[in-house]
Amino acid sequence: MSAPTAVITGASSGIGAATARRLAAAGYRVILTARRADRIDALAAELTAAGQRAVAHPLDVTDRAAVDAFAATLDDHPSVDVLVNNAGGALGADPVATADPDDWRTMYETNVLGTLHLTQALLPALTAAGQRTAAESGGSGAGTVVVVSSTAGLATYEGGGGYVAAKHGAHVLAETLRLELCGTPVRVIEVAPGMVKTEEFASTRFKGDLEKAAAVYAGVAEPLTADDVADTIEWAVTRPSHVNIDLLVVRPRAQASNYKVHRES
Ligand code: 8X3
Repeated sequence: MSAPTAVITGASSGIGAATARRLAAAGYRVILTARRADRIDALAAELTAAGQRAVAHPLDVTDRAAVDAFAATLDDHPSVDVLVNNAGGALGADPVATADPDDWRTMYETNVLGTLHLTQALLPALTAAGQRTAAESGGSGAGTVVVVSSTAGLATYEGGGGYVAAKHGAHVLAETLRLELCGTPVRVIEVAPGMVKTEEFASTRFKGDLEKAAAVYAGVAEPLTADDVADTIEWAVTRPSHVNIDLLVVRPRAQASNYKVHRES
């Protein structure tokens, strides 16, 4: 039985890097993709030095030709067991009235079209994995598509418009794909995190304004960590292949909804 393969987008930091670490430790051969080659090269080297299997492939998920070229490089290993569509993020927190359309466009391209590109390009390899694992087990098997969306994909808030619209798009992509793949050996899992404190999410959203970024987490004793979310992703993808975790919403205990956050003063 060959080692399962997982492709992770946005693996250069945050939830993507944490997921790569977890899946590599769980025995997956991980293929790390992100735009920043230096970061994924370093992570691949770290995992390899720890005796795990990891390779890095620089990739911009919004570049369809690059995604197709990446998929072609997998021809030597034509079966991909898990695709974690994690690349994405927020840009800006302006009201609809004054938001920058370029921010909205970028968020749609990364969060939705990036997921679409990877999913389309790897679907044959994910289907092959489902068929291979079914044959190996003599029963059920599955390729797994994970969409890392957000609680912003389920409800909106003031100033969230562009990000919320994009994450609703990612949510709908996952819901639609699950319907369309029903009856094939590919399952679709959506993980929707709430408040996660990573090194880059809020600072990217506020374009380097670290004061605004810090205010997001002000007084919240224990926001989720990237590893908390990676833990849920690992759990979901390692369920038996006949089990589909459709949607997993994960928030810190201090956050009961997008609006209701307990802050200690
Ligand atoms: C992050 C959750 O509340 O910042 O995906 O939109 S939120």
